[in-house]
Amino acid sequence: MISRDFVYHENNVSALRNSRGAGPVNLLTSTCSLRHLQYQRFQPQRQSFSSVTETLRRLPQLQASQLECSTQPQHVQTVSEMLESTGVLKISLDFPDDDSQYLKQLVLSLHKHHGHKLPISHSASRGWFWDIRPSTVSTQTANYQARSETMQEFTWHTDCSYEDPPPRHFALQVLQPDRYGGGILSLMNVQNLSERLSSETRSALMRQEYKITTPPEFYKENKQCHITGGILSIDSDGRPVMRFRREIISPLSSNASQAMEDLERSLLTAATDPQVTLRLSAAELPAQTIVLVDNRRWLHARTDVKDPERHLRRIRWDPVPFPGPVQ
Ligand SMILES: O=C(O)CCC(=O)C(=O)O
Ligand SMILES: [Fe+2]
Repeated sequence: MISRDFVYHENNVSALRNSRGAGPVNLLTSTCSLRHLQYQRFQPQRQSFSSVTETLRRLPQLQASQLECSTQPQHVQTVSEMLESTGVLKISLDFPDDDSQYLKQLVLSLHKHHGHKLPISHSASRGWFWDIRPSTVSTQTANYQARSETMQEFTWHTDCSYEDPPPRHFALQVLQPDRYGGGILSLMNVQNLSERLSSETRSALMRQEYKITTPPEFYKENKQCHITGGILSIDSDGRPVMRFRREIISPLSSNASQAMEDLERSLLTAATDPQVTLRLSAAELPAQTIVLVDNRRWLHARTDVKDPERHLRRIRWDPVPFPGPVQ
């Protein structure tokens, strides 16, 4: 495994671009934004990794020393680059930010300078941010309790798979990690997952033969109840992308059904393969960290929550149409 260190110069994001696939890289800088950054292209490795340190090594990381980093051009550009390349990034805040000012500003900066579309509101009755924490009394939606307000496990999914267009990115800020070992977030790389599927299964998943139903708590003003489409596609850069949440998807043909079964089998094995799946426990995601995810190139899941005080804050942004059928 090649490893090298070099100094990160302002305006030299091409150093980052050129480093893709070269193994772990530490980027150092004297500015507020990049005190430490590890970068590694997510690609299959021969060894199998499982420890916390290995997971951290495979997850690109940035540090934000102060709130102002969220508007600092170099910092924002690096975030944008990382989202474009690996599609996943962890940011550690060196300051308390219970109101998510950094995250809000960062998303606004990505909008202003890097073409990201503004956040979508989470539901008819909520704004940009959504608190993920077990709730026994109030709910953030009008009449229904969303599953993120429960302690239940979430199996593999992409967010807002029922929406057209779905958000291309989401971020989770950890305010209070689960102190009892629950609520572990995992991320599964869609490219690696799709390489495990046969080409017949891939083609079937790309056909417009799946009905995706909106959960009732997320009906919006237009009350669109379902969409029909494929669950796998290829983006404009030729990379596989997915929208998925098993329990709201109905295959509309026997081929579609068969492909769904194949996919579910592959999900089970890929979930235990550390070359495909990153497992982020509280050690990797302590308080004051944020994980940013490309919602089409990574599936995510969480184990059941054990700590009633666990508290994350979520934002979803950059709604872009899910790519259509591949010719
Ligand atoms: O609680 C988590 O770690 C993730 C929650 C999630 O995936 C969601 O709310 O969509
Ligand atoms: Fe989610």
